[in-house]
Amino acid sequence: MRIDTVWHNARLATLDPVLPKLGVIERGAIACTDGRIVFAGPEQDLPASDAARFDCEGRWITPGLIDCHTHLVHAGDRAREFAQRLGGATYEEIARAGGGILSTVRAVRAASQAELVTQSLPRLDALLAEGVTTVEVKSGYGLDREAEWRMLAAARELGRQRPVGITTTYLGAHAVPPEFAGDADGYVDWICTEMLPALAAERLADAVDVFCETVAFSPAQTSRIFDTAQRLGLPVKLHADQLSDFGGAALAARYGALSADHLEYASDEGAAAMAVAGTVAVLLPGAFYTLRETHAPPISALRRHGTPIALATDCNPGSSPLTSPLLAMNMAATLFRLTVEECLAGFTRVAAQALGLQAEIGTLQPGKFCNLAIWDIGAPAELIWRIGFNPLYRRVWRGA
Ligand code: DI6
Ligand code: FE
Repeated sequence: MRIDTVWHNARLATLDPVLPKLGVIERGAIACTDGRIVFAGPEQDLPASDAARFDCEGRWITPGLIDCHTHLVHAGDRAREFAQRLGGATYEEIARAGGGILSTVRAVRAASQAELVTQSLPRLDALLAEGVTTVEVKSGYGLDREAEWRMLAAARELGRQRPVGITTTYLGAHAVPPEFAGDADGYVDWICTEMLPALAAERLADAVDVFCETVAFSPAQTSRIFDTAQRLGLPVKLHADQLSDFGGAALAARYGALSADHLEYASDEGAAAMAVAGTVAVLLPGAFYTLRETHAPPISALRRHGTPIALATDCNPGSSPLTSPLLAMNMAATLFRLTVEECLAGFTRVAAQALGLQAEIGTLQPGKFCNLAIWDIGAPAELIWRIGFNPLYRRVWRGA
């Protein structure tokens, strides 16, 4: 067997689902050919080769982290609104005064594609510095055709400027734009007749998402968008039950969505329906923390029904200005009581499933892309236990 590169003298958390817990292999090695893993197992079983060899000196290797829900591409910031909120203003008052999501929409509409890339690169670099090798990026701050297009094209461009896998999601149904004020149904019609067919033809969006909420789009509007997306062959995802139980989890399950995300107010029935449909629950502790939410997602129902649980940063300027997967894991453990195994699976194997990429990434197994995070730690729990400390030693994307 031809082998390009070997990492040896390592402890592997393979996340192989047939192995218990993290799928740990002490004294392990990984071999890579043409960017793919060809061997991951005990070093004594490593096939002989004259490949380049990296001695990991006992460090831990996990799959490269996957941030499966972000709004990483945007322009401007909302630091002033944050300060206003600390001064007593409510989110609603700020939104009524033209702030909130629509203030970011104005900034994105005023930005060129190159400016979107320039402003987003530092956020992407912060993720990469903590071992992220795949990032999902949503649109949803442009809303009109040109600005949504620029956001999605900027996301694709980020993947050319950095060694990272980028997947794109069209979230036109994030807010009703000013030009459709008072006519959410008209905006949904326009999404279904104009935007979705054009995006599908251009292959600019890998999936379609909707913010289904009393303050955003209704279940009926969500269904229309999902019906159209599925007719065009685009997988769907949903911002579901973040602020109220709106039946979003069950709706996502009915469509066989890749994931339903947030889920603070999801019902037991919603969690059960997701498990049957194989829809991943993506929990976003950064938004829970920032909004000072107190109603935690139904973790015990998700566990009882066997709904797969993923985690993500939800990186966005309003409800989760977070670019640290390690802090997101710490928050999930501390705020939601997720275990070390759930946190790590949530940012690797299950996150891959939330993107429909479980055949390509998310575990250390032959056939998958050789995306690795090599950590200077004595045990996996250290990744989640510390706050504001980054023990990443090296990051490998597709073998390099
Ligand atoms: N849920 C959220 O928490 C964010 N979007 C969404 O669908 C809020 C985004 C923002 O405030 O800019
Ligand atoms: Fe989000």
